Amino acid sequence: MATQKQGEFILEAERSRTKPPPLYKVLLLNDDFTPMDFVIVVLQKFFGMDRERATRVMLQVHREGMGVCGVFPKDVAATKVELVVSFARQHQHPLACVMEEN
Ligand code: TYC
Repeated sequence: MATQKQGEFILEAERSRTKPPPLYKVLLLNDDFTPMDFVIVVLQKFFGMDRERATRVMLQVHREGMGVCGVFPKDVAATKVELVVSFARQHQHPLACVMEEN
C-alpha cells in the first residue's frame, strides 16, 4: 500500500518506521518576585486550568523550583512560551517560561 506525503508516494512499511514528532513540555520556573496570583492567572489564561489546579501547579513551582504547565507539539509549545513571557513582561514581572523535549 502507498500513501502520498508531500507530493511523494512512500511505502506503508517505511511510514511505520518514521518516528512520531516529539512533544514538548512547557515549564514555569520559580522566582522571588512574580506574585503568586499572577502565576495563577497565567495558568488559567494560557493553559486552561481551573483556579484550584492552577493554584496547585503554582505552589509546586514555588516549592520545587519548576513545574509542568502542559505537553504540546513543538509549535504550540513555542507559541505558549512566547505568549506567557510577553504577558509577564507587559506586567513587569520576571516570570520565566521555557520548553523542553518530553
Ligand atoms: N515565588 C513567587 C513568590 O513567592 C511565586 C512564584 C510561583 C513565582 C511560581 C514564579 O513560576 C512561579 N511570589
